[in-house]
Amino acid sequence: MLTRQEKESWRVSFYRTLNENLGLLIMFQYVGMLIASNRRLSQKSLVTTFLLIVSISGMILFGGLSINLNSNQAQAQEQPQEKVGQTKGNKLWETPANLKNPESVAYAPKQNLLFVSSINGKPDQKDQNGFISKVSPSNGSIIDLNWVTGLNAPKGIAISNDGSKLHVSDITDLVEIDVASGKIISRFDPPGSVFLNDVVSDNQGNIYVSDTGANTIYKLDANSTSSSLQAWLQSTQLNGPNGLHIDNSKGKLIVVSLGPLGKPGGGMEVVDMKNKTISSLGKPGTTSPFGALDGIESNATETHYYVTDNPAGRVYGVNANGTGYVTLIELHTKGAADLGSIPDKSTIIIPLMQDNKLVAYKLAE
Ligand SMILES: [Ca+2]
Ligand SMILES: [Ca+2]
Repeated sequence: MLTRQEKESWRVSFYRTLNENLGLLIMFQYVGMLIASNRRLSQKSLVTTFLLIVSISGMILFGGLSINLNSNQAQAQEQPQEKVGQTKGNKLWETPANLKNPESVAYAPKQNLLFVSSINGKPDQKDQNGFISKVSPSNGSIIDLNWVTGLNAPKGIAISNDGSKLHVSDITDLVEIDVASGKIISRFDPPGSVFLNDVVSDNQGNIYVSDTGANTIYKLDANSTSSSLQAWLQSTQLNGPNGLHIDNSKGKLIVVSLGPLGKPGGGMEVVDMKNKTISSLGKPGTTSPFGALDGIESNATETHYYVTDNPAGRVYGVNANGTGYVTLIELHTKGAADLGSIPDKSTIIIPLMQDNKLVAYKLAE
């Protein structure tokens, strides 16, 4: 299914091609007529012919321009009425390609660091070669490549509110890491877990983990004495849940989904954290993205979300109220995974899984 923008750009390029071909066709026909009547041409009619060619070329050029202008006007009119503020991103930096299938990046304001998970191999293989790195948020230099090792295929990362712990998903386990020492403190292995993906924490310190394979969201309760990862919400409506984002002020958990395996069919769901009802954000493919969605972040004021489509290599800007979305960045590579953000600098950082690096963009707000 094509998005409105894809349809528009296809339509514009179709008209452009049609214009050019029509122009060529008219030129060829005219030259053919000239050759046919070559013998009968006097010097005077040659001058007339030359002037005719010049004016016809001018008409074709002008006609082409005006058709293109019209199609651009039509394009502007057919956009959703409410647009997101950002339309462009300027590239800031990229890391060296020393990461290994990086899946997720998280910004730690206390340490002014980026933590990056590297799957290193297949996303579901327990091969013990996955790792976590420290990267500089100012220029993308790798500070410590093998900061935490011995993981399998680490993905989503949540930093605790005091900056002292990381919670990282690792296929069927949630791993707790002490930031000061880089040591693994505990592992949580909820029964029935299949493919844990993203991890977020709310302002109370509760941890939520998506399970793409089991259509489940688990919760590690900050106030519970049992300290175990419990199934919090299970529903086919979660549609292969991948990226998670919490809007604390509205009490909402936003889920971006991967959809059925092998074909893009994921969208954005909003979970009311009090009564756990699930509703779709906007109309998928019309006012909200539709695809194999991976990561989600928000701007500082929670009015826009930034969402990646992994195989499409694209970053979308989405109105938080579900009224529209735009493509912010075309990465021209597959594997745009779970992005991170520095909201007060309007910066997003995208892991490129197949290219083994991160790339950072400044968004014009
Ligand atoms: Ca691995
Ligand atoms: Ca993910």
